[in-house]
Amino acid sequence: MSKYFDEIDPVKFEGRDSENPLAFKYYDSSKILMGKSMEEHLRFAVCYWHNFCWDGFDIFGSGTFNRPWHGVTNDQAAAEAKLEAAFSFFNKLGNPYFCFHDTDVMAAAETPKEHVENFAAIVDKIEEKIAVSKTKLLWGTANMFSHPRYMAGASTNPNPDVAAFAALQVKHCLEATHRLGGSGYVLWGGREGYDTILNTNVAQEMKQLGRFLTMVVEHKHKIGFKGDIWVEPKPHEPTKHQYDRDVGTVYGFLKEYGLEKEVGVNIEPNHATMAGNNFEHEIEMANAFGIFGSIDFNRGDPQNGWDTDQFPNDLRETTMALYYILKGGGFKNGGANFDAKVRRQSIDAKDLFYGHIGGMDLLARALENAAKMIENDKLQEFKDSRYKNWSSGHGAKMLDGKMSLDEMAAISLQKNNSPKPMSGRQEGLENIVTQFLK
Ligand code: XLS
Ligand code: NI
Ligand code: NI
Repeated sequence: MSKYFDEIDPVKFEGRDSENPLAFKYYDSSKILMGKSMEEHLRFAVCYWHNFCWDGFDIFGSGTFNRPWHGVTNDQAAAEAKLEAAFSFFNKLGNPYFCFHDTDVMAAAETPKEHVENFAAIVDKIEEKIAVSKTKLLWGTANMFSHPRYMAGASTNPNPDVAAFAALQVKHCLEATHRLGGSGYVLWGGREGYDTILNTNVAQEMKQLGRFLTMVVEHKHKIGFKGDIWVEPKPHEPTKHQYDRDVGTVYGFLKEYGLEKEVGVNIEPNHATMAGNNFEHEIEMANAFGIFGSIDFNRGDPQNGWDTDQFPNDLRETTMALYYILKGGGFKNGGANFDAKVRRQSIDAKDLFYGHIGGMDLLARALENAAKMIENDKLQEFKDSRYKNWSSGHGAKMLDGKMSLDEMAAISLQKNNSPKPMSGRQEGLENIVTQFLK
C-alpha cells in the first residue's frame, strides 16, 4: 500500500459500453492488431513533469493542486515522495513506460557538484522502483531551460561555462537513461534560440548547437547506449525563435553536421501547429527523411497561440497520425508519451487518471481505425496510381540520374501535347477517412 492514489482501483479494460469513468473503453492492452498487441504498438508513457512536478501555477496565479507529495522544499525526501507518488500512479494506470527530466526527479541543486550528487541519489531509487514495477523508462532528458543560468541558452549560450554545465547535465542524464534501461534520449532546446537578433550571433550559436549535439552522439557511442537520440522540434516559446523549429528544419541541421543517421525527432502535435504545420505533416516529413523517433502526444487550442499541452481528443487527427506512424513501420525505440497536463481547475487525483485514460482510449481507437485502413489501403492505392508513371520510362530514368534537362525537354517536344490534368480526388479521399472513423 502506498499513501498516494489509494482511493483509485487499478484501471481495467471494460469495453466500449462501460459507464465506469475510471475504466478503459478501447485500450485492451493485450489485443492483437497487425501481429502486435496494443501495448506493444502504442508504448504508452506518462511524463513526470506535468503530473508530479507541476503544482498548477500559471503566470497569473500560484499553484492550485496541493499535491500531497509536494514538500515545502525540494530536498531528497521530497524527491522520494514524488517518486513514490509517480510509481503508485503508474501501478494503477498500467502504463508500460514513463519519461523524466533530470530536475523533475531530483532534489534541487545549485552547484555542479550538488547536481551530480543529488541526481545520482535519486537514480539509485528509481532503479529500485523500476526493478519491482511493470513500468520502465522510455526516455530521459536534461532540463536546460528552467534555471536562470540558462536564460540565454544552454549550448548556444554566449558563455561557454554555461555550455559546460549543460554538458555535465546531459552526460549524467544520458548515462542514467542508459543505466535505467531507457530506449531513447531527448533534447528539447527550449532556450536554444533567441529573444532578439539584436544581441544574438545566430551563426555562432548554431555552430555551438551543432557541435554540442555531435558531442552527445559521441558520448552515446562511448558508453555503449544502444537507444536513440531525438531532437524535439518547436518553433518558439519560451524563446521568440527556437533553432529546431520543425522537422524539416531539424533535418537540414542534422545534415549540416552529418548527424542525420544518428539523431531522429520527437514530434509534438502542439509544437507542429505552433510552427504552422499539422501533426500528420510532421510525421510524414520525419518518415520521408528517415528520422521518425517518438511522439509527445497532446493537443493545442486553435484559439490560443501557445503550447497548452492538453490531452489529445481528436479522433480524426489521431487516426491519421497512427496511420502514418504504422505506414512508417510503427514505433521502434519510441512510444506515445503524453506531454499533456490537466487544466489548472482539474485539481483532483482522479483528474490525472481521466486525462490519461482518455488519451490512451483515443489512441487505441485510432490504432484500430488505422489498422483497418491499412488492411484495405485505399489511400495507398490512390497514391500508387497517381505516381505510377515514375516507376518506368523517362520518369524512372530521371530519378536514377540518367536524364539531363536537355533530354527531358526533348521528350516533351516529341510528345507534342500538353499533359492531361488528372483529379487529385481530395474530397473522395476525405470521405474514405470519414468512413473508417469508428
Ligand atoms: C516543451 C517540451 C518539453 C519537452 C521535454 O514544450 O514539450 O516538455 O518535451 O523537455
Ligand atoms: Ni514535449
Ligand atoms: Ni511542448
